[in-house]
Amino acid sequence: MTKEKSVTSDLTSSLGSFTRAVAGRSPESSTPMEVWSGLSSNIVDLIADDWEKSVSRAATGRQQHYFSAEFLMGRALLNNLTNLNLVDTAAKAVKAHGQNLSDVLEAEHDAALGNGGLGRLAACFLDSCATLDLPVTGYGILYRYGLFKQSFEDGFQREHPDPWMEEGYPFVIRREEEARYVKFDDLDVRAVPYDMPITGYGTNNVGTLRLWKSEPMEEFDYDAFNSQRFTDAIVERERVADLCRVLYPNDTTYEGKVLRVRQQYFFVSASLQTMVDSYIAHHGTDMSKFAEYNCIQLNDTHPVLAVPELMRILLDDHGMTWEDAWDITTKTFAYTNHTTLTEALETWEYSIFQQLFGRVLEIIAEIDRRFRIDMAQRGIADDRIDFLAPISQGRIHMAWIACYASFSINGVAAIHTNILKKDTLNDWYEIWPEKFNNKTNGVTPRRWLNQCNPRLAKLLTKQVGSDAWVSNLDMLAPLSAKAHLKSIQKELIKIKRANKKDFADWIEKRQGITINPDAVFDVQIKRLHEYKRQLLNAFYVLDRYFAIKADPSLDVTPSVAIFGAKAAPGYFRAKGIIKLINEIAELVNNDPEIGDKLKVVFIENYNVSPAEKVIPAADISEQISMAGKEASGTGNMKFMMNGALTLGTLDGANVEIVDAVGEENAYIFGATEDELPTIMASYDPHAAMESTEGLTRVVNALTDGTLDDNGSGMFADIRRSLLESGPGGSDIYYVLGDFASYREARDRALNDYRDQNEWARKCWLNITLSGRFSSDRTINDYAREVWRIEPVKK
Ligand code: H2P
Repeated sequence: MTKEKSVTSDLTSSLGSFTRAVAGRSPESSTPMEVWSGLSSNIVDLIADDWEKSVSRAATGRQQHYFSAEFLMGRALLNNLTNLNLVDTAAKAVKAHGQNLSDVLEAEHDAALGNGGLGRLAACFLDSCATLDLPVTGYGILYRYGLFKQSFEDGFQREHPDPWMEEGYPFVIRREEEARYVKFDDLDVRAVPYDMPITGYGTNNVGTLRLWKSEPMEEFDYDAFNSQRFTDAIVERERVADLCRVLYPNDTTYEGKVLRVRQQYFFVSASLQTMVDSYIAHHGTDMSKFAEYNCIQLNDTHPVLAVPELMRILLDDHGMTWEDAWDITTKTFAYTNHTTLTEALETWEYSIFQQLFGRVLEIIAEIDRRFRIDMAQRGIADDRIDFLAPISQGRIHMAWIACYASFSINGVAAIHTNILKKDTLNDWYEIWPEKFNNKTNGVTPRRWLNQCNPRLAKLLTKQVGSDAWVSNLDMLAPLSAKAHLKSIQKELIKIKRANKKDFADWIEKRQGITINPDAVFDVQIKRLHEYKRQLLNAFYVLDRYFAIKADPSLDVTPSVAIFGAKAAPGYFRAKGIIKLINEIAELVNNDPEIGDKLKVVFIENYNVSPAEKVIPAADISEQISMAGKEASGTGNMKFMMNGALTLGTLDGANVEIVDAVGEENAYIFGATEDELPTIMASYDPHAAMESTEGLTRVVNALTDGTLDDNGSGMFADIRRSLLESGPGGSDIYYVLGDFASYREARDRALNDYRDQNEWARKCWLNITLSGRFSSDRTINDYAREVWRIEPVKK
């Protein structure tokens, strides 16, 4: 037997056994979900020894720990098969049992333990760390339901629980023996870790994502149950389970806020406990070298409670002096800021901390006291000190604790880091300029190119001469010289067409919408937020609709506007924008006069897996935030890698994308970040609307009966947000002001698309010049400049 044949037959037989064990019947009669479980268990079996070795290798030297409330992992099986180079073998093994690998892969639920870019970034980072053999562990929460499942009812978003691991999930392993206790003043809980293996590409190093689950100290109150007080018996259990039930519980109520703070403390306390125990096991009880062996990256402010918690452990459990403990703490933490929006610089009521953990609050108060003395000695004015203090105006300021305690503070794209320095975190920058550094985000080319776009991956492998580019994306750069070749352009056009056909089939099957694969696929997929300006995109579509209606002979390039977005459940206006897009879709898609000229698709329950379908099929990447508001963006990078052209403002990483490919190979529009303060000072949205041809018609459509919001008041609210002055109005995201320039750029892009070869030339440049947006580059920068870790030797 040849080697390949024997691997296949091995996997065929082991897959049979694993599936039988899961399903209790033959693999032939099992459901795709059961085969998925069997194959997934089989993969864990294959990597188990390497994982164990990797964990013990990492434990001895300096390690990095990534603390994050979100890890938006998506599906795991295909990712692992790809990393282990087992896709073809698995396909054959599955087939040998009368099943089909793509059905099996489709059966997997997305692990949606994240909300958007922040959580997906964390997932890409883990992939790069494993691939680069770096000793990095992620820590988060095992949310039972993750982010909600979205459905549309009459065009309104509805939220449903997403029980992603209810049918079993072999990629997390419960480590009962590593459980810890987390104590609140009003509740004690058991924290049980569930470890997820993170395979790397082309390496036998396996990283770990440790997700904590909260469990009651006692399963239920036996006495209460026996006395037929059934509800009383389980009250405590449910209270503890609430802790991990969902990601971002609604925090518009006080109770919701308490729950969020509880979640944050729960996972950082448990994580620090295992880190400290591991340190002691390997380096003894002298804690003075803790920061030499450990570094913690705080992914945004959600894990900042780790700062006072580490202080508590060092002071109370290890009897250290304040000075020594603070010295270690300030050498341990590094902080990443992901947004300049003030709403994301978390602050919590003092009273929540009083209720939950008096001791932690005492420590924060002492940090605050010393901070004030420290700042006064540096000659900082009293009002600034009060503004920057950990505790002020009855609130705890998480970002300020992070800035004070961390040795490194970074933004996620060059423009964002500059805004932090000159604006959002300027006071901190003035005191400690050396703490500040930029780490432009990146995305993993494994999932976001090699795996999701096999046709393009094949072409790149052929052109490079090997698949080495998959773990060294800079290898594509020399290929940019081939952009002018007709042969390359032709192949690229063919690949894109095939990907578009796949997407069209998928969306037809999923949502019953028919789209033409020869139309331009213009895609905006991201969390719904006013600053991201999905509204600008929706207005363009409406304007085009009116233009075609007014002149049916108008020569337009057929296009499909594709949206994917979830709105936070409590964010009324964002939900209004979803309803609006769905109403526009209703209007446009059902008008026979419009036909294929214009279509609107809203991908329901947008998530990682739908992103993997639509990104390879996209022609235009919509990155149209108000300049200065989108910290980086990472979707922009995924689109670029897959040969879509950026239609965007000079915001976030768009700036660096344009820098890489040249402005002539993207479509840039809109007011810039440095122009906007002056513009906004005298901005009159009414005047902007009236002076832009067609725009009044579009805005009026919100309330003149053209579109129906079913009496919800949502569309009037959107109109008010644009035209009324005062809070909640005034078009603060400059939608009307940027409309003309956006329309011009989008029209130009649609027109340029007609020259297919020229378009393909630009796409090729985008693909081949995307090397610097690989998360491998980002992670190498973190590892070298912040974390100071080295690849572990095998
Ligand atoms: C956020 C920022 C993005 C950034 C991402 C990762 C919070 O993601 O807004 O600009 O790229 O973090 O750093 P999102 O909006 O998608 O939730």
